[in-house]
Amino acid sequence: MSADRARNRRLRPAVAGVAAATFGAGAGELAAAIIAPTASPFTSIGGLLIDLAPPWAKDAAIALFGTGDKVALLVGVAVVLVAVGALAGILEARRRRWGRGLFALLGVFGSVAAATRANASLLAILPAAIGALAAMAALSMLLARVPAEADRASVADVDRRRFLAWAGGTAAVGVLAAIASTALSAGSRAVMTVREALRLPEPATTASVPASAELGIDGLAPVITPNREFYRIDTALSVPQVDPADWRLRIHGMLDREVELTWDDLLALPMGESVTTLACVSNEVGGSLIGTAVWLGYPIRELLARAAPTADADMVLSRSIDGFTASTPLEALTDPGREAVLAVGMNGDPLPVEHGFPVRMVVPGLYGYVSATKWVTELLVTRFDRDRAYWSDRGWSERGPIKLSSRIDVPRAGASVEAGTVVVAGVAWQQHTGVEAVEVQVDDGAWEPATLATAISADTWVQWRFDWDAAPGRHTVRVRAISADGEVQTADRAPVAPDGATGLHERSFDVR
Ligand SMILES: Nc1nc2c(c(=O)[nH]1)N[C@H]1C(S)=C(S)[C@@H](COP(=O)(O)O)O[C@H]1N2
Ligand SMILES: [Mo]
Repeated sequence: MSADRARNRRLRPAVAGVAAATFGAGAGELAAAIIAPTASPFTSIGGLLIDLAPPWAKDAAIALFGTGDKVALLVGVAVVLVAVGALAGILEARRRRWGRGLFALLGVFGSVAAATRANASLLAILPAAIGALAAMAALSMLLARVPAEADRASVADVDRRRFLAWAGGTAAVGVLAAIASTALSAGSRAVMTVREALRLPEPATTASVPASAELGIDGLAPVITPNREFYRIDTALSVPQVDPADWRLRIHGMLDREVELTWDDLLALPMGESVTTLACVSNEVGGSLIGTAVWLGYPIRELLARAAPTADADMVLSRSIDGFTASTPLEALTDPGREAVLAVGMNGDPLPVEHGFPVRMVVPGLYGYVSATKWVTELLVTRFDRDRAYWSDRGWSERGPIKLSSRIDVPRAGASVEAGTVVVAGVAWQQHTGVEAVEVQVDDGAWEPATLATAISADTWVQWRFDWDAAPGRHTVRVRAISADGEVQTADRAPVAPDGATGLHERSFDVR
């Protein structure tokens, strides 16, 4: 009985703490939705954690959760919040003010997180502060209702039920407030409506995708990746909502003339289509963080020509509305032979909001983290020895040319394969250099040539297929690409950090 009592002495305050934390979190989210929509305590704390995370943690999150990494982070923040709530309840029951002090600390942390987000307004510190005050008040209120030890069991029972009703009610109000906040911030879905109503201009120059670029093999990545299947990687916990009517691009820094462009200015320029394969530096060998789209955009070199960079500039630091930055070598953007564009369209539609609506950069040949800034609003012409980009400050290389690579898509991993002729197929890429050949090796045999589909251009991946005469038993199939420069894809394994993975993709099958 006394052990039971001791446990209850801790359990009920912990329950009170968790309920108070839930109430506070809901109040904070609701306050944010009303007064400072970009300062949701949850997403700002998550965002701060993303920015503070060391490169290995980013890799691990992407490797573990893929594009679900953000949901995983938010669930993680919620779990920590519940733990802190329980702790606050227990502390407060022991020593008045300690639990509330813990909530206050959490509030300060949330306010700092919100205030240090890019584009934060002064109001940004309020939601977390309001959430903390609400949690503190709820904690005092609930602890006052934790039943005292009663002599008669029936009295204890009534007290206990009453307490649980209060705690449950408080937590429920918090959850309702959080739900209401998502409904309110749906106002930001206005941008989605604007996007849907948008008609992009007809391209002045169109790109053609030859029919022979698509081998049409079941399970092989299509040569053009549908927007809905296109990988998404960014540091934005809540997708930036940029209304084209408010969008501006400012080009400044080491140049003769500053250039400022509105959405209407941009759309009045002749837009061209280009097909470019985008790849993430975090893509593991055999990974899926790569995709190809037909982009509609305007060459960045034309805008830079207007601005006239000074001779000693060697880098453009592009900045997103959410604070993300990328460092792109100036020469990659001014090169007349490279379609580096400010893109507004993706596969015939306006850019999807999560892919950078209304305007992003696309630069053939460079990993996304040094070139593909989404929701781009600023180009600073500068030097590598003067400015650093978001990921360069976090252990990644400041330049990121894409490495020669190839992947097996078919047969799928773990597929059961029957002896006889088996179609092996995949993709190979080295954007802006191009792929000359693809070779396949079975077990320790000789490297044999695969058949290539027509390459759309050197800026895109190319599909390949290999007809394998498979004998029963366990076999390993391996692929390597050879670039248009004659480089043979290396078998040496390198991790994704600091500048992209290397190694050969292979799959093993039990052939029956
Ligand atoms: N604003 C912003 N732009 C960004 C990023 C980001 O985190 N924020 N990530 C970059 C990275 S690392 C990659 S690989 C590409 C991915 O583009 P996608 O999500 O459209 O596939 O966007 C780039 N542009
Ligand atoms: Mo990336």
